[in-house]
Amino acid sequence: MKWQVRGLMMGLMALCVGMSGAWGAHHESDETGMTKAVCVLKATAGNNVSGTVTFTQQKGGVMIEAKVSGLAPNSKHGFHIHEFGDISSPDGKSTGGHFNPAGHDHAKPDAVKRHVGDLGNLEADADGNATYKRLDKVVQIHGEHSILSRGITIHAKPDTFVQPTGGAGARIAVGAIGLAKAE
Ligand SMILES: [Cu+2]
Ligand SMILES: [Zn+2]
Repeated sequence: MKWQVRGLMMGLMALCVGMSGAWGAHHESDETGMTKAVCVLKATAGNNVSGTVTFTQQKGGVMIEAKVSGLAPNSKHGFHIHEFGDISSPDGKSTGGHFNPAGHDHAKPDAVKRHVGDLGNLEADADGNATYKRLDKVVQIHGEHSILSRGITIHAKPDTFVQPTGGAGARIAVGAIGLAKAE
C-alpha cells in the first residue's frame, strides 16, 4: 500500500514538471510576437463615445491602456471586460455579462479574486476625455483566461463595486478585443 502511494506521488510530481514545461513553452511563443491585443470602441445608440484600449503582455502582468473621449465632463464610468466580443446590438447588451471564468464575486481591479473583467472605472476630465493605465495581474492575453474575442463595455454610471456587477447601468460604448501585431 505504501508503495502504491509513493508511486502515485511520483506520478503527480512528473505530471507537475510536465505541465510547468508546457507553460514555459507557452511563454516562449509569446516572445515571438503574440503579445498585444487591441479593442476599438463603438458608441451604443444615442451616445458619442469613442476610443481605444490596448493590452500588452509585460513581465508581471498585462499593461492595460485606454484613451476614451466623448464622455460627460468630470464623470466616472464602469469599465469592464464582458464575456462576448459581440457588439452587434445597438444597446451593447450583446457583450453579455462580466467575463468571469473562475466564478468569483465582482470586485475592485486590485483584488486577487475578482471577475477577470473587473477593470474598475474610467474617470473623465473637464473635456470628457479619460485615460487609463494599469498593470493587471489577472488578465491574460493567452492562456486559460484569455481575453481575446471577449468584449469591452463602458457604462453610463460608476462601478461602485456592489454585487453582483457594480451597478454601473446602461452601456455607452462597447468593443471587441482582437489580437494585434506586437511592436
Ligand atoms: Cu460591465
Ligand atoms: Zn465584475
